[in-house]
Amino acid sequence: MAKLDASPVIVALGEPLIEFNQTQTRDPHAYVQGFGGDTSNMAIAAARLGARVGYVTRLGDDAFGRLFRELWDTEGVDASGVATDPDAPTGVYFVTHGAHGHEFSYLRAGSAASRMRPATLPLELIANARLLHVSGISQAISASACDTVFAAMDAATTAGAVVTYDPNLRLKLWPLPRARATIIATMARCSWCVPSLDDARVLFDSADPATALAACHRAGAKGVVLKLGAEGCVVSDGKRQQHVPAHRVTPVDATGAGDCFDGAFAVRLLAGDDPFTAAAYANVAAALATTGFGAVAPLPRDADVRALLRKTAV
Ligand code: KDG
Repeated sequence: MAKLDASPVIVALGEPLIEFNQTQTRDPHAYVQGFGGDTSNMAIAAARLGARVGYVTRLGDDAFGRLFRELWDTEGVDASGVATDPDAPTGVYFVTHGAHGHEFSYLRAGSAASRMRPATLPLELIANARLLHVSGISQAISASACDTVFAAMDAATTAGAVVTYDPNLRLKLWPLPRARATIIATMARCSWCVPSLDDARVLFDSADPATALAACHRAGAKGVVLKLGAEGCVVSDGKRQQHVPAHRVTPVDATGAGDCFDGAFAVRLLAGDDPFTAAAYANVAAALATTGFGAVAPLPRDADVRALLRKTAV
């Protein structure tokens, strides 16, 4: 099917969450309001990096839902696929920072996004895109949201689009046996699976990147990018594997860095980069995303990423 000119080339589907991020000042009760939700972060990252992006979800008919609409408007993310649910709220999460890094606490059960269902999917928006991005969080929030993810993947695949999938394992949202079964089944249906090594370690009971990569391919993923945090990533297109080193920065808050990677990788793949070059760019974008607080505020622009790539080029 021919893709329409003005429609988004990248569409992400999932749950946006209002973020309250604990400030690291002396007052442990002070929180800064921001925005999160892995797939919304990915969509905004991709938009900031220059792609035409659309988002699919449901919001509550509340102040937080309206804040998201304003945010996507400001960021140039097409929200024509976003529905308003009169009977359920927009989800919220808190980030607290402790000795073991950041921790999420959710207020999202029964949220508007968890009431997504296949019958209300904006199929045309998805079919007109060149890439669909979904995640394990999009699947974990409810059975109907999980069905919606599968229906969206089917629509994108039928239309010939690339499907990227970040398992984003959140054991606060679903038990490991169900998460593992669903995530492994979903790997078989995506073009690129982009898990973190932390998630792969739990899913496949191994801390070894080579084992995790092989397990993703065995599950049916055609391409795999295993995100190693400060160590960069390992990329496999099914024929060739390569470690792509990270860009070193002084991190402040890693929230959303993986989502930024996903957005940057998607943008560069669609721009025609090979996956190894796309991952090198995405590493730099993700590193920049850790240099500020919150999931969205520090997401970089293409010029920021290119400036750093130039600086580090030998
Ligand atoms: O990757 C960052 C996300 O985890 C954060 O924005 C919140 O999407 C989120 C979630 O559901 O945990």
